[in-house]
Amino acid sequence: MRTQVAIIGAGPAGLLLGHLLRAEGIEVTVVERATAEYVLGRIRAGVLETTLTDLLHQLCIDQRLNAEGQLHDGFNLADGERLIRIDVAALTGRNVTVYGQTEVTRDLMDAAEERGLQVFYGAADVALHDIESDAPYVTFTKDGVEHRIDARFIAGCDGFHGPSRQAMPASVARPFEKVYPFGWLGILADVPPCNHELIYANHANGFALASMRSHVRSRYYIQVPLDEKIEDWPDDRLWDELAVRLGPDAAAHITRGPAIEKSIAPLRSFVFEPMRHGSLFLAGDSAHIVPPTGAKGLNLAASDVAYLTNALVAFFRKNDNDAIAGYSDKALNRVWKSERFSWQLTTLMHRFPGQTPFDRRMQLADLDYIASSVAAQTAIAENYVGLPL
Ligand code: RFL
Ligand code: PHB
Repeated sequence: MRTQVAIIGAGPAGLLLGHLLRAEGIEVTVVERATAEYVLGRIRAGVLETTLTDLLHQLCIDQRLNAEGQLHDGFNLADGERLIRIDVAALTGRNVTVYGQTEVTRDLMDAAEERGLQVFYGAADVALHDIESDAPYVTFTKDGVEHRIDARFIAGCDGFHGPSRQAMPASVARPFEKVYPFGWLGILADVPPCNHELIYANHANGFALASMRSHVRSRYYIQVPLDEKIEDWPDDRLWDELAVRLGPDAAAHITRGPAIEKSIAPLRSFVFEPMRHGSLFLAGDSAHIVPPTGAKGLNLAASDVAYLTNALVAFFRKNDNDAIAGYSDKALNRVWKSERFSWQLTTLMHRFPGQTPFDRRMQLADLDYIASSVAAQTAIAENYVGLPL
């Protein structure tokens, strides 16, 4: 089979890129290792920047987003005693949308079927070949049959563990990594949220986050040591700890309910340079990971995809090689700024092993400064809504 761009991975990055390129008349084929049901079973992001919602509006894949997405004008930082509201709308003139990654993915999948975007789910042994040439190709097997896709370019949208980044030659690879000594234990439950906006809390016991998916579905997280097991956290213990860490005001409004999903995710900052080599591009989690404090991962995948679409359209329309050559630097410029914000918010809001009383006072002084400074709040707000493309 022959196409112009072979996309590996049908997560949000791969599907969004597929739709954007197809809308520009560029032929694409998407190859995904998992089944569609498995992809939809992963509970992940919940906060969308306009970077992403603008693309969904542009594609007219926004019916459910418009009906069910919640526009949030602000969010809160908590320091164990009070809520510090960051009024992002007043400070930046913009807002964010609370709408789950699962729903974004479902909408992109449904539109793929309606519009004839070709996606092979359940593709095994996906491998990249000849990426340094102008005629790269992808091979995979599905239902025991071997397939080969010849393309002009390959877009690696296959997440942190996919084969695309591994296909970059060691001679060009520059990985940067920071692993944090804790993870997030998340719970999803069909109960009303404890607050109408998100609360990121720094408590002496550790970090907690109150988030949501809708008026009747809540998403909460607490920081836990990396060796902690889900079995150590029956629902009651988790609700008790959330009530402590989120503080008395939020605790008074927590509605408890059975977990419909519970999982532990490690926290990591990771950037891989370059994001293009030869005919292979990386986009989304295949090239970078941010810790979830700040909600940047999915949104960065969207900005990569926007830059990559522009570059590929310029190439196929005008034979513009410069756009292709400039993709990596352009994307990385925004990636590093989101990495900085996510790292800074993680450092400010979590309890680190070996943290001294001095370290804790520094965090509290920082939070107190933020509470009293419009300049500090503005810096946080403009990063939270997303830096310009
Ligand atoms: P994905 O979503 O991992 O999709 C990659 C796809 O590639 C497939 N794949 C392969 N396909 C073919 N062959 C192979 N060999 C393959 N290997 C893998 C996978 O099956 C998968 O379908 O990456 P993508 O598309 O780059 O999207 C990135 C986002 O998923 C990620 O950045 C966010 O979820 C991060 N994130 C958040 N981001 C936000 O912007 N806002 C948030 O509020 C937010 N909260 C979060 C998060 C991530 C979390 N976890 C669990 C890491 C909260 C959490 C807890
Ligand atoms: C979520 O709702 O899953 C969520 C929200 C904000 C974050 C991370 C995750 O920073």
